[in-house]
Amino acid sequence: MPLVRPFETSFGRQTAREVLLVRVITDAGDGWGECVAMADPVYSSEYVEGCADVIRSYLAPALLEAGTVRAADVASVLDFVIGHRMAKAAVETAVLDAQLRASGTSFGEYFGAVRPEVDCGVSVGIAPDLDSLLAEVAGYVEEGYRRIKLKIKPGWDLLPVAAVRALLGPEALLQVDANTAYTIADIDHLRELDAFGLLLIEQPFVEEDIAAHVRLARAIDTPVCLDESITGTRVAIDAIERDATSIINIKAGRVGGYLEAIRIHDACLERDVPVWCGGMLETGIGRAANVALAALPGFTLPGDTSASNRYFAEDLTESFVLVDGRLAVPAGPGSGVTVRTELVEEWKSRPTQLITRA
Ligand code: NPQ
Ligand code: MG
Repeated sequence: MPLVRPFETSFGRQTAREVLLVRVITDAGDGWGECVAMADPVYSSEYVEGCADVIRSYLAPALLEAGTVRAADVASVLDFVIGHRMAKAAVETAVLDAQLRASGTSFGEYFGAVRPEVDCGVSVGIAPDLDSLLAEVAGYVEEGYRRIKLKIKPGWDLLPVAAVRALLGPEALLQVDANTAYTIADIDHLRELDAFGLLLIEQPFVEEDIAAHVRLARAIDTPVCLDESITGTRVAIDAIERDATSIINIKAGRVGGYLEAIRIHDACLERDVPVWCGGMLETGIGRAANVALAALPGFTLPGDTSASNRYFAEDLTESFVLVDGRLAVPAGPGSGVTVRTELVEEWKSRPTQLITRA
């Protein structure tokens, strides 16, 4: 799907989103899941072709072999495969969607949503120059977004952050995301971000290096928030206990599914660690589930749950439209959105793979 504007981060520039969708066909009805993996393994080790392959070769056969399953059983059925959390998440979500559509329950109800709509932020890519950055940010403010997140990297940090802070004024919620672009040699430099009253700095260092984040958190006033590093509840608790992170970005795809995402939320709530819902340029299918997740009580900061038109001119479901800086949690059964199957059919890049029980 073409993006409405290129999205540049410290790991590259995207002009389109290649989306892997999972559809499960059950005797109780169908369900859909969206895999958040990118076309290339540059944000995580997973990527679209790899996910499609592990689903086709291992996950789907195991699920079909298991016979009657509920969404809560899926993770244990797929547990024999190491890693591949994004692929597993897409499969589990599709099963959950089918299950909840059949029982007339929404994702929001099933997850434990406590609000009918969620506060939304927007993630702003690295721009060609400061003027275009400011113009883009001004547009999002105009649209009503309640929080701005700037992508940063060495060479694109203090100046853009200072300029956007000046544009927004001192009260506005502003945060930055480095997507692992820095090293511990940059700690003194990153301390200069303290001048801009940021809500948080997200994932400055490589995902495996919790210790480096501990060192930064000790050196800086700006709260450190982990994204890529948090692959599950155990890592989340460990990172919190070591004071590597005081806020957590929760992405269901990154942690193996919404059920694990809820367990991380619960662990954070118990420890008074605020969480917010990350985004992976999802279509309406993934967006619907993210918005439901973001309605849980511990999600006290606006997420990267932006409106459909932030990324796409046309969505694969009904559009998510920002109203007063918020998106409504879908109330219908399952994800609550209707997949525009004719559009999926028209846009798909290869024949649908039907995987059936042997
Ligand atoms: C993050 N997301 O928080 C990610 C990274 C990201 C909204 O900033 C294609 C697919 C391009 C997934 C670019 C946001 C992407 C992508 C960035 C995810 O780190
Ligand atoms: Mg991030």
